[in-house]
Amino acid sequence: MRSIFFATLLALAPIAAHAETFEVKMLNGNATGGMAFEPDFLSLNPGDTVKFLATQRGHNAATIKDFLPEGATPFKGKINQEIEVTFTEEGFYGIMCTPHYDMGMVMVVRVGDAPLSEIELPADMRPGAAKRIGQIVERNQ
Ligand SMILES: [Cu+2]
Repeated sequence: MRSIFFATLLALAPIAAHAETFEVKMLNGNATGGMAFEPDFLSLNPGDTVKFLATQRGHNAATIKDFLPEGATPFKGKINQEIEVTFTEEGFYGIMCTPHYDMGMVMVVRVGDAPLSEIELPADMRPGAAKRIGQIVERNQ
């Protein structure tokens, strides 16, 4: 019994060791102009973590309603607060800055390796946000 237990632990260990942490800055302006997450696209493995840094003031990071994989837990950071989120469910997560959502301060997190063409935007997504998501998809396909 004991040997089976340790064999299982060994089999799982490499997966845990591969979990990575990525940093995303929340900025008042980046190279493309306007308020932005930088980077605005990340491709993760399940179990990876993203640290959203309050690099400049006035921003937060939150999931966009109806734009996350089934079974994933929504999150909402406070303004000027650094938050750390571990992504476990495979699929696409739309992340927004709540006060600047209309202005297109959004990003896409992909967990797993589904092609970006499979992204489904919520039907009621604001135009500014939808436009920026479209640009992100185009740039990273
Ligand atoms: Cu913002």
